Amino acid sequence: MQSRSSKEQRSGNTLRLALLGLVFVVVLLAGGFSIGRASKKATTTKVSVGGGLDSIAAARNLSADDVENALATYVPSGKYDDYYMFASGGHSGQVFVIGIPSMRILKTIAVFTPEPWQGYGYGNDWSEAALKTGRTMPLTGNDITWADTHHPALSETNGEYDGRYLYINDKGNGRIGFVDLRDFRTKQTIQIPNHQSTHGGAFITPNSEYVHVSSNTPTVWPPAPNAYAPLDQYKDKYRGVSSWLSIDQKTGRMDLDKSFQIELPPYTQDLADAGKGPSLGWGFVNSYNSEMATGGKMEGKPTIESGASAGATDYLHIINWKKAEEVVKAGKYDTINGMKVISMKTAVAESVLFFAPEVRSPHGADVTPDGKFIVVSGKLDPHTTVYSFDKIQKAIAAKDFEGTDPFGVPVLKFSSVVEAQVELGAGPLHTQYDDKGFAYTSLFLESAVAKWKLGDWKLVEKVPVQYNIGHLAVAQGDSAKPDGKYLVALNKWSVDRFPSVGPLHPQNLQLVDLTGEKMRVRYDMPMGIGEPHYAQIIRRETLKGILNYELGTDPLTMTTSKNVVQQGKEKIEQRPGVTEVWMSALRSHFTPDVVRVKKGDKVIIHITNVETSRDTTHGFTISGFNIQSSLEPGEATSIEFTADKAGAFAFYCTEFCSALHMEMQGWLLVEP
Ligand code: CUK
Ligand code: CUA
Repeated sequence: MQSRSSKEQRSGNTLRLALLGLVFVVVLLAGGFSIGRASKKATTTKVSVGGGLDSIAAARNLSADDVENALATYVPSGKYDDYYMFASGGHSGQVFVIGIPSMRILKTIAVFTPEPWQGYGYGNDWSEAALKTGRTMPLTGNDITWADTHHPALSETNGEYDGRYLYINDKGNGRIGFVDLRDFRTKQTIQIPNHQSTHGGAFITPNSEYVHVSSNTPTVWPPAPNAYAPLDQYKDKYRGVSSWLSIDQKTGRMDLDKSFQIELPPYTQDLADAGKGPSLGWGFVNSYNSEMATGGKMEGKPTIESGASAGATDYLHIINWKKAEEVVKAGKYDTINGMKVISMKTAVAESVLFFAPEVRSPHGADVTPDGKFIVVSGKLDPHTTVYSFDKIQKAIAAKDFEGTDPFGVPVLKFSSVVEAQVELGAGPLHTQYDDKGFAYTSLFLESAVAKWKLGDWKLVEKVPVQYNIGHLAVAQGDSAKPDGKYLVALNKWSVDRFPSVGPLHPQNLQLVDLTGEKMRVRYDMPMGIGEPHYAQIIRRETLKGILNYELGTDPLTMTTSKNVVQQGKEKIEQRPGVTEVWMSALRSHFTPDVVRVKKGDKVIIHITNVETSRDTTHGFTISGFNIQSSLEPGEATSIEFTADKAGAFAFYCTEFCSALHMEMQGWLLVEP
């Protein structure tokens, strides 16, 4: 009896708690009278939501809106976010992985920049190989150790994100990197031939056949070390380029042998997007500086800023990449620095390249999810322009041109290809879409997001953001099937939003909730690592990242390393001038833990982390050798260096892996 009644009492308590919780949730979901009232009034209104929340809200001086925002973004301990956001890392040369809606950073992925925690670029073979191909700038011969990462592109199947691969361009140095989303590690960086910059893209064709980038600033053409032409020969001697980099479907790597480029006029090619659905097989690249301004303020010429905005129009580049593929197959290309390049002349003759006028100083080129329209904004124009792909096709078929540009590229008649111009506000830049037929455009000058309706071409609503928004990203927003729900505003300025950390302020990423009738800013996330330009947001379930490597996996190839070290098979081999070590790492020791070499020896250490349970990472460093590796469970890595100074050097595990982690150490003895 005794135990039964206490049990009843317990269940009674549970019921009461559950009811209390239910009432609380209902009040919240209904927008709650107290919350509704409070949000209309100033922040002084007290929150009344029951439980301990009242006192917390009062003690922390939170308004009802604050509490609602907190609840809408809070992801409880141990629970997962609904989405991953992959944001470019800007000057950090990395990619940030951020959970949505919590806005917690889950990881940074080193791409172009050495990153010690991940042991990326600090002596291990796989990361050195990934960095090597992109590291030396051919035009200068210089070793490049930073990047200006701009536009991440998730791989797609049938126009939907498939969670396999990610690509990101380095605007500053003409490069692109490939991240394998099985292990969130960079496997390849490429210095793209004939580029000294990249901007348009990275975008992916709907079945990941190609990842596209175009140049930002044109280069002296053909590009070569010491190739020079003065700026007064800009029109004749400088060129832009559109690159279609072929993706190996099994490995995700880009294959330059199967890739091609299209020579472009020396305008500044800007943002780009791939056609889909009816526009499948086409790509769209916006451009500015059709004036070909080159600056020269001190020489009495206009700055690029004013020179590039002097004319009335720029050109949307319309590229038939399926046709370009055929042109390449037919051998109608030149080989420049190892790349197949379709000349401008051939591109025009073969109907690969067309232009459509753009309102001056355009930015953004965003294909709608159904592939029927391309939206281009004008930084200095309050309108956004909607091009109809159907009208473009009809105009091409009817040769409805208003003439050609100075390079002979046919220019379609503006009025024949434009579906609508929508007045949105000051400084429209980039557009994303949701699942309900709405478009969202960032307004840089106005510091706002404009929501407008496709088809009606009417502004619906604006929400202010803080401050100066560049890109925005909607969940699944570049795919053929956007989710809507969340939008992240990637604001360039934060001004007063965060406490001072010196004159260089963080950027401000703001989460905007799209689920209600009105857009609502829910959360401010200071980003103090670099300037994210663009981001893509993918459903969490789409990603199938591995938890551990199979024993002995070489991360570069994702196959078993020939230097895998089985436990008990560790060894040291000495040959004249070389010491080669096969080492295992297991909580909490390295085997061997003493390595003797002769001064001047080349030292090769193959280490396998033989752990099999989740999150059992070890690290490996040797004092004074600029070596650092992160050895994930199952991983096999090799490190090579020359021991050119005698001495006793400690090595140790750099990841706090166990109670005796501090003891996970050993000695490299370099004998004189
Ligand atoms: S560009 Cu940065 S705000 Cu490089 Cu995508 Cu428009
Ligand atoms: Cu292994 Cu610390």
